[in-house]
Amino acid sequence: MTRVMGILNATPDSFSDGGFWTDRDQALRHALGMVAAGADIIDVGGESTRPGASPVSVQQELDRVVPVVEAIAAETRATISVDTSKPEVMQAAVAAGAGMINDVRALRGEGALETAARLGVVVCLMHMQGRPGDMQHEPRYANVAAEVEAFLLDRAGACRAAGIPGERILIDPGFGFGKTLEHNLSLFRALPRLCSLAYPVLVGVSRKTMLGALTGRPVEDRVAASVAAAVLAAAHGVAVLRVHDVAATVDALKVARALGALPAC
Ligand code: 7PM
Repeated sequence: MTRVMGILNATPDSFSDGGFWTDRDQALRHALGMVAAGADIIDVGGESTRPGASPVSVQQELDRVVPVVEAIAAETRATISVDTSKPEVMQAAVAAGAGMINDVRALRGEGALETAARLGVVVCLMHMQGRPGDMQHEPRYANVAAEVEAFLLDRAGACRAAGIPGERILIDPGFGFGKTLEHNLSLFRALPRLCSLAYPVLVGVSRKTMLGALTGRPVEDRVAASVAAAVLAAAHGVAVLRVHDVAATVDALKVARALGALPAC
């Protein structure tokens, strides 16, 4: 059954929430609301990966993320994921109760792979071409689906070599990370194949620019587009959907399942 990961931004400059959730109690309320709406996982992020966003220091990221993870862990049994590339933040977040590491750099940073392996938690490996600051500057591929697949299998292999068992690895094509609209559409159409590999697939398309390009709508009006894409991703076999709008996504998945568009469990 497709699981839902609710996005919790612990950044003051996140494009969707405008910094409103930076306060620990607001963040906790947001997280508990998403769990009540059916989220299985809460993804806590303290570093904005927005193109051009300024890098965040280790201490800043720790200050943003750790209190929020602690507060959520004290109140729910939902899995807490930490969206980070920094070994220090991985370690502190897991000590505070996180059970998953979501790294948009696929554990390529100094010490990240070894730290994740030692911590013994689930990891999500995401594909990105370039770095957050320059990734949308003329991304190029000969065959985007084949290159993303090869990258993800290579990183999964590196994880296994470092001692992370295959059951703890998720792969993610990284929609919008160094990709044009055409690249994103090709990747989406290739989801059935990606889902046939040895690892469960996580997809994040919620409110993204590609949906703005398809609908002409600004970020605050992309819920319907996001839900449509989430349901189709689930039908393609995706294991985890990373979304802002948990209640709408969960409703749509219930209906799609009842109508036979998704596997029963
Ligand atoms: C600005 C640009 C703000 C992009 C936020 C974003 C993914 C992720 C993000 C994803 C995984 C967003 C992104 N996207 N982690 N983190 N997969 N695993 O739209 O697609 O949330 S940040």
